[in-house]
Formats: sequence, C-alpha cells, structure tokens
Amino acid sequence: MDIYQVRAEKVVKRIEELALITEEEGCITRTFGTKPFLEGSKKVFDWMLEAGLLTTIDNIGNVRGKLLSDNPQAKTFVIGSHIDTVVNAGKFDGPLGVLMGLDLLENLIQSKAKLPFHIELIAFSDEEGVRFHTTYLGSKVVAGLFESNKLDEKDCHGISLKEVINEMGGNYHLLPEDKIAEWLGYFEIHIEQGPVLYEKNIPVAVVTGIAGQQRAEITFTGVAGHAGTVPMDMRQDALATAAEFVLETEKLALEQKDKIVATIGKLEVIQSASNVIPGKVVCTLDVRCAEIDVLNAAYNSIKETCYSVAEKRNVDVKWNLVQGTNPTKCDETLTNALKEAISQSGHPVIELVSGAGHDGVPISAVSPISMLFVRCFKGISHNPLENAETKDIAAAIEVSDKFLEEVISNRL
Ligand code: HGY
Ligand code: MN
Ligand code: MN
Repeated sequence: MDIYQVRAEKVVKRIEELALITEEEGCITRTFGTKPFLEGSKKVFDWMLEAGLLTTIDNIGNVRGKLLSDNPQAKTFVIGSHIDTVVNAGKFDGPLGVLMGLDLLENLIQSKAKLPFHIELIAFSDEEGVRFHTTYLGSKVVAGLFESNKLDEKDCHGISLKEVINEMGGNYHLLPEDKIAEWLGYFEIHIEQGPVLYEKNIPVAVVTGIAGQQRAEITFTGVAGHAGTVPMDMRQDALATAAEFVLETEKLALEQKDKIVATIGKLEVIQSASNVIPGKVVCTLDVRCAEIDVLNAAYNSIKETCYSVAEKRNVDVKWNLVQGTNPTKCDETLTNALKEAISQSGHPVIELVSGAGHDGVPISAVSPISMLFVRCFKGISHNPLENAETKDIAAAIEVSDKFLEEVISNRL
C-alpha cells in the first residue's frame, strides 16, 4: 500500500476516535468550553505531545504544537484548523485539517527536515461560534485581534465567555500574550463542504478566497394573546411576522442565487404554548457573498424588508449585527505553490472560493494564507453524513508534502 494511503488511514483512525467524544449520544457535538470539548482537546494535546511537538493549550483553549527551527529569530509558519463543531456535526469539518497537519509534522520529524522557520500546528478552539454566536475566537487570539468586549458575551445559559475561559483554566487577562508575533504564513486543509469536487470527480482543489459574511440576531416583539379569542385581523403575531421575513429573505437570495446565500439557521418562539399567539421571536440571519458590495447591498435590503414586514404587522424589530467579515483573498505566492504541488501530484488544478468561513479569515490580517480543499461526499457538511474518502485524504497528503517542501526550500 502506498505510503500516503498508510498515513491517510492513520489520520482517519484519529478522526474516528475524536468523533466518539460528544455532548450528545448518537451525534457529534463539541462546542467551545464544554467538558466533551475539553476531552477532545486533551486527546489532540496528547497526540501532539506523542509526536514530539512542543505542546501547550493557550488561554482561549487552542491546542498548539511547535516544531522549532534552530534559528530562534525565525518566523512561524502555522498549519491549523478547528476542533470545535456545530451541533450534530460531521466528523471531518475541522478535525481533518488538524489531524492532517499533525501527520505532516510527524513526517517532517521522521525525515529530520532542517527547518529554516518554526512550524506551529494549531487546533483552534472556536471557529464555528456556536456557543457565543461569534466565530474565530481561537484564531483571533493567535492573530492578536481578539476583541475584549466579547468577554462579556453570554451563552444561552447566561454564562459569559470570561467565565468559560476561567473554567477551562485560561486567564483572559493573558490572551494578548498568546498571539504569534512574526508570521511567515498559514496553511489549512479542509473538506470542500460543497459539491464541485464530487461532481468533477477530483480529489483536491486550491482555495483562492473566502466569502464575506454578515451574521445578525433579530428580535420580533408583537403581543402575546389568547389563540381562541383574538380575531385574525387584530393580531400582532411575532411568529407570523418572522415567518414572512424568512420567506422574503429566501426570495431575495434566490433572485441573486449566483452570488449570495442567506440562511435563518435558528428561530426561537419565546415562552411558546400551543394556545398562545406568539409575542416574541428571536432568529438569526447569515448572509454570504464573495463580493463585498453585493454582500452589503443584499444585507441592507434584507434588513429593510424585515422592518417593512414588521411595520405592516405592527410588530417591533430589534436588529443586532453580531459579526461581519469581509471577503478574504488567499496569498498568491503560497497559492501558486499549492497549484504546482497539485499538478505535480497528477491532478487537474481546480480553483474555488470558499462559501464557508475558516480561521484564515482573521489570520489574513497578519499573515499570507493558503487553503487546500478535499472532496467530500456530495458536498454535504454540518451534517452527520459528511464524509471524506481515505484515498482523497491520501492525495491531499501527497500534495501537502510537496507544498511544504516548496515552502521550506524557498521560504516563500
Ligand atoms: O459557518 C461557517 O462558515 C463555518 O462552518 N464556520
Ligand atoms: Mn470548518
Ligand atoms: Mn463548519
């Protein structure tokens, strides 16, 4: 069996092991700071330690393994992805990039590669932003971009981010010390989470950019009432208002389906009962686009639509922009090296823009970034059916080895 297939099987074995650690029996959920999350981090920590990396867990819960150059003044090349998950997740989104990164470093150690720069493998602690509805907490700390006003954000149980950091054994006062001062570059391997490679029957693609995204939390406040006595034309129904808003948003996104996507992923009827007209509804909005002007225009027209639907129904709206990230470009030099590695490995070079967000977004402010996509089953992700074939992981390992050789020999 070829060496890449052997290495890929070891990556998959570790992915399967990590996937057994979850908050909910029967599905995969490891959200920032929970006990299963910490158990998963410890497992990755132990693997990094076993591999011979200088391993630590920083104040925001990132698991970090360093392979040092002999030159103490050298810059750092980071390889990473995230180990937190969405709810009822697949097993590859995040862990694939962390455990393939670990394999790449194990291979460098085994081949006694002389490193002109430090390489740091990072398992980011909160890329998905499930618990506090704000993403990239781990990578923002490493990039020195963490906003301390996020420390008072509360989760659905009223627990603040700073309390969770303390519970994890971190010290939020020391977060600024966890940043990497001198970056050489960043490389992330991730499943495509889209159907292109599956349709084209190609194992890998190079990522040229990451779409921008706007995330908002919207509260509709009407009047709760008796389901049996309030005439239909006298209601201020918060749920009917939210429902019309959801369909109007879908209609607007469909009209621009080649450029934008818009999703209302969460909707909660507050103090709901089957015989009460909903008085209060909270929902989320997630809008994405690779072009900033189109993204802003779509976001603003969705917001205007929201207010006009609510006004028509005499319902109040509170609109809170939770986070906005601009479209991000991958570094040309690193991306060309990745294209070269793909063609040297015998694959056609496919260039894709990622609709999904990744930790390279905040990191791009302080470092050149690069990403390699791996084909996944029908493009399915954020779903337990998510799957990547071992042979595609083997192909991605071969490409990544060649890419790293290029970076090391030319210090791109
Ligand atoms: O939602 C996303 O873009 C990614 O899964 N964090
Ligand atoms: Mn991901
Ligand atoms: Mn994800």
